[in-house]
Amino acid sequence: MTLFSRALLLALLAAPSVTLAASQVTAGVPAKSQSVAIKMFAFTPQVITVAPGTTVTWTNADEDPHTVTANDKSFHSAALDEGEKFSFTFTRPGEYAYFCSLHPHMTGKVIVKG
Ligand SMILES: [Cu+2]
Repeated sequence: MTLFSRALLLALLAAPSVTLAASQVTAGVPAKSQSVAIKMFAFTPQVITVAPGTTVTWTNADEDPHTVTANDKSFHSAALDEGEKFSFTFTRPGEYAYFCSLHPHMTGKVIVKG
């Protein structure tokens, strides 16, 4: 195999990831994501500030089920078992207080700031 054909082969192998990266750029929407852990009956971090368009993903690390429920009901997960996730994309600036409907003393807040 010549050096040239080897380079060509490597370029072809790399092509799928290059194409994927290019299409993400073309979409013009940078992936914005934040994570919140649900652990030991608390949301951690309890308050997060994100840019509009950010997808927040909660993951339940407890053995007990929990929910992610907006005070104004703008978002509401099902009961999440251990290891289950819930995601919501925040598009409008504002403050979104939420709680766990199974344990209402568990509270958190997402602040969306442009
Ligand atoms: Cu709970």
